[in-house]
Amino acid sequence: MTQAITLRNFLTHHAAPDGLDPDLIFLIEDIASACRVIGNRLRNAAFEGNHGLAGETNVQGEDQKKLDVIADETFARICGNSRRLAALVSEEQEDAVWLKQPEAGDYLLFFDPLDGSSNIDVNLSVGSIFSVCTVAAPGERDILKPGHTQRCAGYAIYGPTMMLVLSVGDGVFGFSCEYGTGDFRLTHPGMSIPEKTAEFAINTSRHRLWDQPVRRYVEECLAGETGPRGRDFNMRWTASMVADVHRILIRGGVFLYPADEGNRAAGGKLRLLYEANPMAFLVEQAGGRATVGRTRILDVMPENHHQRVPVILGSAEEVTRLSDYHAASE
Ligand code: AHM
Ligand code: MG
Repeated sequence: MTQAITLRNFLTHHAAPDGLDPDLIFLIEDIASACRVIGNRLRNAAFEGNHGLAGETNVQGEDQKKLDVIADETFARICGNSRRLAALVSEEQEDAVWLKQPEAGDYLLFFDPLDGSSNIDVNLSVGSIFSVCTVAAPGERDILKPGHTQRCAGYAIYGPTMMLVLSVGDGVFGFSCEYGTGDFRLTHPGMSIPEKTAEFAINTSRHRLWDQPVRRYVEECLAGETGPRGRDFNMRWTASMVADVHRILIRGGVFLYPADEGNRAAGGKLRLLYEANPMAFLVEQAGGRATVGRTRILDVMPENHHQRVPVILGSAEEVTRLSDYHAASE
């Protein structure tokens, strides 16, 4: 049996050539603790009466599950004490929560506390997604930062194994939670997305709503060996972005939640700051690409912190092909 190094050891000695700011290490450790607690609450949800709806709607007008609320409170409670954390910005909260007078170099934590929560009651994988940016100047309360300014991004996946996958800008590393000690230990160093793939992920029930470039792409994949792509494609869709992105980080693939007739007025389905940016950061760090169609997700300048965007990410060759199809249709 291998004795993989702990998250703390990795962050302290291996994560960045010049070392990481100790306060960022503390913050990432707090995020890991919050995820560990959320994972345990998920595991015991049936015994604690925590399945089902909380009876409230969130800022997006969506029904909140009890576990959405618990996960949001857990992030705030555990991460809220970090000395250099200036603000918490949650998908579940209407406004950013400022914790201190921001100083240059302080951190901003963006998070979707429980993503894919429609999967909870059917006992499939869900996750938490997070992103850390810095305050540029003393007193600055700007939370609308493009994704390329992220200092760290990652997710926890609550699946058969609880894992934490993160990047601090020097590759992508996966840590499995060891049963018994609760330690996150490095089991997936240097995660990378193969450039080529024959697997795509999209909610095909929205086929009638798609724009021409997405329709063309999927139809060509479905045509298989005798079609223009000359090979058979597989399709997977879990309705849990964390699970779909995790699969792509492990074995490649392309994930699409495009703008379509049904969601165009809202800008798309997935949130830029809590879902698209952190996942795009990870995907690029793993050698893949992430766009809203043609534009790189990490270059989108946010206009509000609950903004939604189209998302196309994964294996570089397929994302480039989709970008070309979008360009050709303009
Ligand atoms: P949520 O934040 O309300 O859970 O919504 C985000 C989820 C993603 O995890 C997933 O990719 C997508 O919504 C699934 O959408 P659909 O139900 O349309 O397939
Ligand atoms: Mg979500």
